[in-house]
Amino acid sequence: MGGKLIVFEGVEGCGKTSQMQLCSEWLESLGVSVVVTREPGGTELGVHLRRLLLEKSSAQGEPVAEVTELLLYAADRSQHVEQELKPNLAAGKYILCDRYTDSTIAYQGYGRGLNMSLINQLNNIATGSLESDLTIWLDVDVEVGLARKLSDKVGLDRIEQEAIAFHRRVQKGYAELAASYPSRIVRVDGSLSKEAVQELIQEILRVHLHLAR
Ligand code: Z5A
Repeated sequence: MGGKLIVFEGVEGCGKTSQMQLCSEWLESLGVSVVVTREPGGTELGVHLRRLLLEKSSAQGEPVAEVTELLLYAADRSQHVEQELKPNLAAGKYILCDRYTDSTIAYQGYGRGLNMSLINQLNNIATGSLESDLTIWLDVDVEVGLARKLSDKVGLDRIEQEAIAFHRRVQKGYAELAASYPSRIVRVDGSLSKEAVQELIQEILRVHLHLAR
């Protein structure tokens, strides 16, 4: 069986982590060898980059410039593709990846308004043009997702603290991406119960990845 790259995307609190966990257990029950990973932070170097990107401010309280942020996500991705994604795909594993290139388009492109052709170029360089086999977009209202995160009482990170208008632009980005790439990106209603969302995801994976019933 060839490896597959399955990416989970969406705004904060859309349920990616919960669904990836359930999905991993289900795939393993089918005898599929699964790797669960994420961006940023899927490699040793990436763990450091994730801390730099998401902590509320740098040690000196210096704001992270927007292009610096973009380059750090690209650096994290490049390392992740080389160290984690390519070897596991070559070994025939199913990779469940929390965020990938569409996050950069949605957050840095739609959210921050950075130049889209620069973002596409960096995504291509960082991935060597490796695309997901399937991307599950968990679609929830921005307010619902942020309320879920607030109720976790772990505090909001640097990006979660952005104004609601920022998160709405990100959401619009996902909607436009899903409309532009209908065979790669599948929308799932993330406002349903965890169990209902998981059922939908399993059905989508069965159909798209030709898994046994
Ligand atoms: N970022 C970027 O800007 N550019 C890039 O290129 C990349 C990333 C790659 C880190 O992402 C940040 O990096 C992110 C974008 C930026 N912005 N921020 N902040 P992250 O994925 O690590 O962080 P996150 O988006 O905040 O995800 P999360 O905290 O891991 O949330 P989640 O995975 O989507 O949801 P969850 O942990 O499964 O669930 C959150 C809560 O909701 C929890 O209490 C659950 O029990 C609850 N939940 C989940 N599903 C449900 C349902 N269906 N009903 C009710 N409650 C639910």
